[in-house]
Amino acid sequence: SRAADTPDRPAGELAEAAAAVLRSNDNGVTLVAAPELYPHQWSWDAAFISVGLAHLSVPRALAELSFLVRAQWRTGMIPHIVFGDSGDYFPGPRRWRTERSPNRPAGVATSGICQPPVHSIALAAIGDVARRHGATERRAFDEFLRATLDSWLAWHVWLATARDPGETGLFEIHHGWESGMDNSPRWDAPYSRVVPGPMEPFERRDILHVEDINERPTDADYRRYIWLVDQMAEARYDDDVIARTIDFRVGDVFSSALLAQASDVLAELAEDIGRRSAAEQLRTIAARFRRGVIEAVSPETGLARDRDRITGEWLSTATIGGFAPMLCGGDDGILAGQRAKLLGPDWCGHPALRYALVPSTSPNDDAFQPSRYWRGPQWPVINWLFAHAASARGDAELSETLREESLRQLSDASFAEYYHPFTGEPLGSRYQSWTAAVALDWSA
Ligand code: 9YW
Repeated sequence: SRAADTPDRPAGELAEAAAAVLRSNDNGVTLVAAPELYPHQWSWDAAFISVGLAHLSVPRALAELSFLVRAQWRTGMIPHIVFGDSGDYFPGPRRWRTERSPNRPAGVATSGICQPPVHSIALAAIGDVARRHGATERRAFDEFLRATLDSWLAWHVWLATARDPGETGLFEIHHGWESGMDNSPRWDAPYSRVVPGPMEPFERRDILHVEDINERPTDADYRRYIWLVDQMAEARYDDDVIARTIDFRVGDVFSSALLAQASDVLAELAEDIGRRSAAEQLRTIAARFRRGVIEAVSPETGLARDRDRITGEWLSTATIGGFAPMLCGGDDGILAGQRAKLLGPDWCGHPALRYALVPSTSPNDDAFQPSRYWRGPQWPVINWLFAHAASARGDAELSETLREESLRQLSDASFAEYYHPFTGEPLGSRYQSWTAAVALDWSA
């Protein structure tokens, strides 16, 4: 493996290398998520990327978020992909067929689903950087906040209503892609019930851009992914119709925790600019989803669970989804138990790990596959989320541990999409924008 013989790089050098990746992935309008594999803007990537960009220029970071907001749907949904002109990516606009929806944004092509709502968490982090950078950047930030607060609010309100009409405290996703963790074992049971019928043929492009196709989801997975896209296009992206007809309906505990965390953070930002009633509305959303996440914790394992809404069953594979409470808090006892578990032998403390970082699936779970995408590898952005939440909670020790280990992992400057948990080998795409962004944030 490459990582084994790569010496640790000083933080300054790593920050420079990360900044160079961000600059070279900038196509003049937006940053592509990755140079070859993902040649467009992805929603949650853009949030992490903007945190990295803030260290280079706060206005540039805000421009990245503006580009995303411009693609917001009339319903309030922030779409998971904003398509640029170029791009060898499947499924592209032709397969998504979002022009069938009256709610799509004007003048920009997007996908028709969403991704985790991390944007306000990023926004607040950019605000912290702006404050340190002085009056001009601070003013740019305040202006942006005033101009976009209603957009972020509408995004959270859409998730809380269209995706959780029953006020359960877990919002529903209609595609594994909406979770950001495409082929995570979290979705194995619900996907096993998605049985594609006859469909228009398609050709995958993702497998042309990685060294080893075993690092990517399988063909059988992809047929299901596209089947669901076709179902949504068939429903003309009408939220009510989709909720009644789609073959995949799951309450996503990890994204619900992010919604709770992001709503609290956005409430504070709203208060800063005197938007009291918006702040109140956001706190109500935060409280509902925090409760939903805590209620999803299994009394046996102490891990939070997703819930299949079609069968009603709890989904309890041991994945990072289980640690959702560590993002949004809500119960000190549960949190203390989760912290110990996270550092214990099933997770960061597993003796075979090269770096003591959270793997996407526990190496001790049957579903674990060390080099396949969301089924085992370590993802730097996920570790950033846990580190960031720990720091916000005042747990500097955990936050620092994750930061230091991540910097060691990232010191080969390949900025891979994900890493082999046992060998430390970089996997998937290289020069991935969000990986460079968190590396920069950690080392700046
Ligand atoms: C795909 C861009 C995206 C991430 C997702 C990740 C992957 C796209 O890449 O999905 O085609 O598989 O799963 O979280 O936003 O980096």
